[in-house]
Amino acid sequence: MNVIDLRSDTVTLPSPQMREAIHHAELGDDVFGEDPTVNRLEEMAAVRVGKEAALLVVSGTMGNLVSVLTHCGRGDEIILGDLAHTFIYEAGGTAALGGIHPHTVPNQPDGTLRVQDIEAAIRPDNVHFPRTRLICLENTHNRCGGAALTPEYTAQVAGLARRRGLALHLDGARIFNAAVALNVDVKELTRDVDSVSFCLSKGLAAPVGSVICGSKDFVAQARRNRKIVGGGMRQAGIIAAAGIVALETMIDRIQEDHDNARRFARAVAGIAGLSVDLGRVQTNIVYFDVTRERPCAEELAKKLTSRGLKILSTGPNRLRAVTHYGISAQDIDRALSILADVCRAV
Ligand code: TLP
Repeated sequence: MNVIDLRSDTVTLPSPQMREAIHHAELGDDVFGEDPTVNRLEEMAAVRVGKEAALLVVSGTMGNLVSVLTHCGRGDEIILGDLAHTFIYEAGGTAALGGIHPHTVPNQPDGTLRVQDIEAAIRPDNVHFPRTRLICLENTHNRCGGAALTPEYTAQVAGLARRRGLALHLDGARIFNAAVALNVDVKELTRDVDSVSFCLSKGLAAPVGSVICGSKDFVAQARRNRKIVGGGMRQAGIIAAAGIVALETMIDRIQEDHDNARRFARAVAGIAGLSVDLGRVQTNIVYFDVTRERPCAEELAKKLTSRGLKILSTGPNRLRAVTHYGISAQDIDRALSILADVCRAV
């Protein structure tokens, strides 16, 4: 059975061009700074997002962890959304390994944090409190349905950070999806942040890797922190080679994923027993709800899997479908017919 996997864009397999690039990659020891392919990827990434320097890391989780460790010391505090990936899904790494205290403020449905909420969360200088050091944003926002934060909003938060002597980090795991959805150069979304981490291994379809970008000093310190967490890699050009192809060939096709997500969401809205907020579908992520008591989201996901459609259940009534490289409009049509069939049968 040909399985359609919409659980995440992390399931993407490398393109033939990536496999070819991996095969022919020129390699060296990256801990000595001698892997030419890694160096090339890091230069490309920095230029792409308009920062001085970049650092290849293993994953988005490591990108955020190393960035936060670089901005903050033990006992410092970060302000981030209560639905932030870093808060919910990164195993509490910043607290566990960095002794960094998370201070959450509510994420609005559009993925933003209200500027007045951030401001109210900044600690006054008082011996009782941790020291606020960093604000973290996420763009696109995963748990907020792939919502794209605008350059104007990012600039507003950056202005607050600057006024209050704080740094601003952006979890840009899917920053290119945001740029495509907003039809802006990605630099507009990264210009005002001190650091950004973005993933090569999600919508850009590389098998492994994320990149942290920031100032030269920041990246030099981040390199040391990457070593601390065991992320110093040797012939990492194997990974970087696919990352270069990802940056060169995968950004221009992201619109197709957004179109497929929209097509999927529109049809889901017409299936009895399911509901979706179409206004929230901006990029490649579609959250939708089961409106009947039975089956619950998990049961429905299991039934779909047995029919060859994988969708993630993310709550008692909630499901998530993510479009990506390797999923065509025809796959979406087939997914919809499986979904409609299964919903009709229950
Ligand atoms: N997200 C994954 C899961 O962990 C939920 C997914 O399938 O969406 N930031 C954001 C916004 C992310 O969505 C993710 C991955 C990460 C960071 C972490 O990236 P990895 O998986 O490379 O550590």
